[in-house]
Amino acid sequence: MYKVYGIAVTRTFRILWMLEEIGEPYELIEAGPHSAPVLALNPSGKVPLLEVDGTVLSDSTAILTYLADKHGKLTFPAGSLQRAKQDGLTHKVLDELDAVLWTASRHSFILPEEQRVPEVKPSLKWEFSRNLKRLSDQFEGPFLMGDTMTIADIILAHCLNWAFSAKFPIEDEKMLAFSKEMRERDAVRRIASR
Ligand SMILES: N[C@@H](CCC(=O)N[C@@H](CS)C(=O)NCC(=O)O)C(=O)O
Repeated sequence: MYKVYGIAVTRTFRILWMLEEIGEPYELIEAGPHSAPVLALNPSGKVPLLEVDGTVLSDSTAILTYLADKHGKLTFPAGSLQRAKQDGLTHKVLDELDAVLWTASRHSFILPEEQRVPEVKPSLKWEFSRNLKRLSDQFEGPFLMGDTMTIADIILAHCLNWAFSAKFPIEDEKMLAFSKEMRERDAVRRIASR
């Protein structure tokens, strides 16, 4: 059985969501960043981690990609042009949304206090809105890759939820509708009721 290390209020949620979507059993070891169980497996103290047959995997996107390829779900096959497009969208979401949100988090509560520059936050909010609008202009739906849901959608939907909780305004109607649809999926409800 897969062992997930992390807590749901972090990017760990992406892994729980994936495992619920593909119907694979897992055990969640609720351990926050820099907690003893996490540090024992990952010297950077970051979560999520996935333990598979004694091997520990890090990075949420790498873990989602591994699970998708292994189970042949929520991905186009490696080596296909559709997969190259899917990967491009995944990286776009990481570069243009995840990285902006993460910079805001670092300057709010991650970096040592004397290294934080809170004045950067309005600029990050502007950049997030601009990048989201660009993504939305390309988005035909219902998913990033059209009719097929992929791991890129899990990452995008997680970033939108993160933006809500970080008080980043989301005004784009298409992205608001996508976010609502994704939040209402059975897999998400199952995580909430665990
Ligand atoms: N790119 C990594 C980022 C992992 C990461 O930064 N996780 C956060 C929680 S969402 C963390 O553990 N932060 C602690 C730290 O930065 O020291 C991923 O997608 O898993």
